[in-house]
Amino acid sequence: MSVRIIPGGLLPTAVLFLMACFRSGAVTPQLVWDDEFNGTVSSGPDPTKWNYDLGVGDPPGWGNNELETYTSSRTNSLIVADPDATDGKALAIRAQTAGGSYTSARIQTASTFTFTYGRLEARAKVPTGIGCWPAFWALGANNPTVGWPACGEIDVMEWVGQTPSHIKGSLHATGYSGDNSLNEDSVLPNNESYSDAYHVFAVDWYADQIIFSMDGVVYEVQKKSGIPAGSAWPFDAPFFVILNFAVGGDWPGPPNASTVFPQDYRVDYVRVYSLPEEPPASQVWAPSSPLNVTAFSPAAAQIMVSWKAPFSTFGAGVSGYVLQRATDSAFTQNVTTQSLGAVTSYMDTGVQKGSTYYYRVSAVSANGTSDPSASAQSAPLAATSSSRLLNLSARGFVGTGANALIAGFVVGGPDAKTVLVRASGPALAASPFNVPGTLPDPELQVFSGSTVLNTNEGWAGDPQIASAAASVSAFAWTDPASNDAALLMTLQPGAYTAVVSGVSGDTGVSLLEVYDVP
Ligand SMILES: [Ca+2]
Repeated sequence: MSVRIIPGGLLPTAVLFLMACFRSGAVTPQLVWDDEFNGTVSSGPDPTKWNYDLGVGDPPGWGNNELETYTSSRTNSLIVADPDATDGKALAIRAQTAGGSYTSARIQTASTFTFTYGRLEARAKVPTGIGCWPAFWALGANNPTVGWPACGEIDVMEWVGQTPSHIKGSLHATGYSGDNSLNEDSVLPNNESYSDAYHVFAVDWYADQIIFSMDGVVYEVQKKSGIPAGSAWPFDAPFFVILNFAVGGDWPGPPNASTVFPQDYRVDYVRVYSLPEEPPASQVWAPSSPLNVTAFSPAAAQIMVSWKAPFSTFGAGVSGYVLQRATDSAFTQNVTTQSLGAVTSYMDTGVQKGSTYYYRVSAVSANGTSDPSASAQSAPLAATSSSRLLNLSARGFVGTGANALIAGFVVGGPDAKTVLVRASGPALAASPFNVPGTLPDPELQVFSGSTVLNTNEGWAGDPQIASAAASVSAFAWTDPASNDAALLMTLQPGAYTAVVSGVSGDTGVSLLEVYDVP
């Protein structure tokens, strides 16, 4: 639909040729170049990957009577935070207006990256408004020597504000260019606008055909065998990538009073993949494999498996995952398969102690199921009927109020436990310890949160407490008249606090002990 003119002198200085057509055995696209546009917010596009085309073109209007002046300013191109981007950041190509003139940006890889054949894909959200003309395209690297349209042009996506439900994919070459290009439209249903959300625009460029797709759905195939008689097929040589946001021009016409500036053309990423020699029968690609699969056992009879979504979905979003479990790393023994929704973790409760389990995950989209991920392994923790607090003891100088001795303890496991809690003062003063300065009359309290569960100010020779102390081999209290304090309690699993203080303002050394009584 357009005459495309780029400034002269852009001969590639560093050129990477993709030998994709010579690959054999590869069955999925392999990433060879990308820009995720996830650099520092407010920085410009990576200068090792992109250069600017500046100004108004020669002749002015870039051959299309466009109205914008292209700049390298951060007011026209910058990395922005964008929650709708896959990685939270995108490139904004921002068109501005002032005094009836327009500025915008156009970046290209002519001197940094060119390729022949492969998948060229971008995830982008177009601006909105009459006169806006964002594009994602590629141009033959021999343009400076052979000119346009002999160099060839692949328009992966062009959009104009007058037809917001349409994007156009086009080929231009000698014999079919400008208004006579080979093109088709991808049209959103229900008059939805491409301005409203990110979409994935791609071409799969093979030696004998170029397949155009939007969100993983093919809408156009141009074959070398189908071009007009006597025309050229220049799509067998290196091309470079261009992103630009034109304002006005022959196709969209100028902005009108309804067009709001500034306007952003957001690009989440540009990726180039190598392809096998021929497309699959479906012409579309299943996702790449999920990443970072891990498995661990957080509790008895449970294994938590988690993973990351695949890097590449080739336009068709991941609709779910297939989780495979086996008891051998080759996935041949006791294999089970689970179909899951679009989740990235799964708690497997169907595991038994004594076995090691292996897990791997495949991603599913409307276009197929990925190869399985790398596998992860885990063995479930052994089941235990209960856990035990063996002993807690703390010695301190104890008074009242802020000088209380405070210790926390937890009753773990699934069941209630019998617990002996003791506060020793007089018993420490007696033989065989003979500790001087002991607390003469400890008071013991056990709390659950701020609730006092029990209080004791003297054990009075309680035979059950004596028996419990003997059962845990605590040193024996012998004087039933002593003011040592003790509580024998059955506690539900949970957290508790034991507090020792002096009863009537007295102070001294006290020992606090908590025992799990079998
Ligand atoms: Ca991004």
